[in-house]
Amino acid sequence: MKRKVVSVLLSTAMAATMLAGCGGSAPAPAAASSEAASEAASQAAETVASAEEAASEIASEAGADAASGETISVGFAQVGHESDWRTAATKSVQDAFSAENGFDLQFVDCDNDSAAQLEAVRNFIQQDVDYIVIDPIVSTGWDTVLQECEDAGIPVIVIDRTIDDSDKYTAWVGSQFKNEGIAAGAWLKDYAAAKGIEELNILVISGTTGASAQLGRSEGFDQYVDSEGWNKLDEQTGDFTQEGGQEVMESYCKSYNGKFNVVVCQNDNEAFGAQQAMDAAGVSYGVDGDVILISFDACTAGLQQVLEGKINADFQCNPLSGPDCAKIVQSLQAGEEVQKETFMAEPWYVAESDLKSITYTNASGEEVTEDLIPVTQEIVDAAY
Ligand code: GYE
Repeated sequence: MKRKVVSVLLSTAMAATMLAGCGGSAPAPAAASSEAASEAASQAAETVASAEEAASEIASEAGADAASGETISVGFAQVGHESDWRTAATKSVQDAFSAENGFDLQFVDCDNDSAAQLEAVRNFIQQDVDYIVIDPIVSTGWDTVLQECEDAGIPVIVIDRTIDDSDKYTAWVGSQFKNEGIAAGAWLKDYAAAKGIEELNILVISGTTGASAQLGRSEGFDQYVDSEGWNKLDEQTGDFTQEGGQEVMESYCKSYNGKFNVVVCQNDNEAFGAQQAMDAAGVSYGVDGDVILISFDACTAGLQQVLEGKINADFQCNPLSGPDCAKIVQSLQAGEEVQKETFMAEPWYVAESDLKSITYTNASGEEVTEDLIPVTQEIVDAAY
């Protein structure tokens, strides 16, 4: 049964109560790196525990809906299946919006095709679902279809990537991508200084062009390219896939043979592809190599590479937004107000323990000091 919901647009805020299930808030300052590591591992374990807690809250809320005989229908237009991150994100949403929890979830994998994603949303409108969840492939082109959702009285929850050309959605849960890019730049600056590396010749393999995750990471990192006068040789998209990363890196290895010492991949899967290409070209990377390799996401396989010293630093992006998203739907269903925006906290992982923290001006203009977490097996085991 559809219930019309008046969305209350609250100001941007860290919604502490809605962070359950969002892994790894940055750990408290640690005196020693081993302390920081065990703190991070226990926070990672807490992530799982709080996601479970959020899931059980959803289940008990669902019990009440079930008692009233109500099933909430939800259409979810997912980006695709391009990465480990995406697989974890899909599972998180499917688990939270389960039949046992009182939901009827229709899942559409849009296979990275923006036109297919708009069509999926329009199909949900035609089916008159109660709620629509969108993880927008690209950040623009949404105003018309969101107006159609509003006209149909269907609240839209956006997760992960942002919509930047319309505010006609009820709530968003996701990451601060620009901060991830800024943190990568701040880390590279301090790391190069600590190692006495004076010249940085950088190749970037970016994510899907026009995705807010790509735009934010590029914009944040480029602040340092500009302020430090680094030489960014090239930036081409690998579409957030391993094959894409490999293909771009193969061409970089030919065009910039011997001329680069930093590779920035905007997700772990691209980094795996870049590693394959560098292996084939005889280019060494990581802690003992000639090339500094930076990545984003910090999925299990990515963190394993950091542990082995094959990725120097990995900036986490948390994909477990399903429980928060389901809780938003339940709050709306109960006629409650919800936060317009919920940011997930994210830790920064490194292979070496010499640098303990980085200080930078974040995307909100505040100067922050964040710990760098040396990866341990415990952290890998607790990852998504
Ligand atoms: O980094 C990448 C995925 O939107 C944050 O999409 C997400 C990105 C993530 O394909 O692995």
